[in-house]
Amino acid sequence: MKQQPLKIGITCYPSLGGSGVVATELGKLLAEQGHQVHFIAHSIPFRLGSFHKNIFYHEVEVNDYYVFRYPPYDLSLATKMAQVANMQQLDVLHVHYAVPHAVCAFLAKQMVGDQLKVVTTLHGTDITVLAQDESLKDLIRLAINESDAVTAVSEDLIRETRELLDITRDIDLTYNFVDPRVYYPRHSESLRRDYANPAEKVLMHISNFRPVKRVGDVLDIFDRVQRNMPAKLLLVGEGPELPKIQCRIKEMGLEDKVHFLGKQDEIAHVISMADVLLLPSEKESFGLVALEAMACGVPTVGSTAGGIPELVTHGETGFLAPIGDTAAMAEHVLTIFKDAELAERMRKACLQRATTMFCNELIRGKYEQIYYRVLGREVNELKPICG
Ligand code: GMT
Repeated sequence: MKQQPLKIGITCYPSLGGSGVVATELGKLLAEQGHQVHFIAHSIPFRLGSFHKNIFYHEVEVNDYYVFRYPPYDLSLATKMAQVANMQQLDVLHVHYAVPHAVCAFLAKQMVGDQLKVVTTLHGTDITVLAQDESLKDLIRLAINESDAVTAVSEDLIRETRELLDITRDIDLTYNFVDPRVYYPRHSESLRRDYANPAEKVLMHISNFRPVKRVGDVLDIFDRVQRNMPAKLLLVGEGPELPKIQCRIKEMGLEDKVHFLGKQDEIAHVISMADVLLLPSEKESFGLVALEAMACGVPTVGSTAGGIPELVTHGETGFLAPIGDTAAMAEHVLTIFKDAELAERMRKACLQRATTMFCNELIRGKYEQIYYRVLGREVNELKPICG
């Protein structure tokens, strides 16, 4: 039975982070299915790109009245959500990240009425960092308990949410996903020649250079590897730790072996240059970048933090070690580099796993099921459509 298209509002952080990427890509997929998607945010989501049929953008304008020491973005967002829900007759408001988005959705629902169903997706730091803050904890718990459905991007995040916030309600698992039309192995040989000669292996790290990413460990792993075989390290992205990392590279005498690529849009082309991706994070509810690498046939060597073990199968699509064990991670990288057959097996396993377990159509279907469920409508069975 063909299900009726829905009107879906989506709020996310439009300008940064994996949560914004997942929310925007999901919106695009839903629009392709014929649903009407309304993004409600302070700016156009950076991944939205050119014109898309069925996608609309509603900008939140913040009232900067002179009595306000801090302009109240959250209140303006809640009001805008309610206005769009009423004007567009939204069926579902899907918010990504608990603070402030789930809280604003709760307020919007008070204004609109119970016919507006709220779905909240937890992405990681909204729980693992912010829910530890006593000034936010009760608010986050309220927003989660009052949502019509809650999803989280890994089993580990579901467990942490329950533990940290003492929550007993159902939480659906909705893994991050990749679009196989965008993420597949690219011929990056000529690009790679700009950074490494054919005899050198390429290690890559991509992140927002925040302390939880442990970029210092990336350097340590690389240093141990390059003492054993010719290698280069490509660092992609930027963030608060970058200046410290640049100094450390000088101190370690690695300037000639490390290249900074800054922020990049064409991530599939960039990742395809790598032989291994490094992700030694301290916290990582899922690790979208490791999935992007996997879809390009690149194995990840990283930590066992958070949801990474649900994504990277140790020994099959990469190797994992305890947080901070850079010696073990370097050994794992060398194991891959010294065994061409293992590297090829891992490449194939990565492609297979990315296109079956984490395919965009599969996860999109899962979100749609959740929408129809909260609306009390009949739900089609999910068919395995990927891989
Ligand atoms: O990794 C970050 O610091 C950005 C952060 C975000 O809020 O966008 O990413 C979180 O959400 C991503 C999408 O669900 C996950 O893939 C990341 O693992 C998660 N980051 C952390 O848990 C630190």
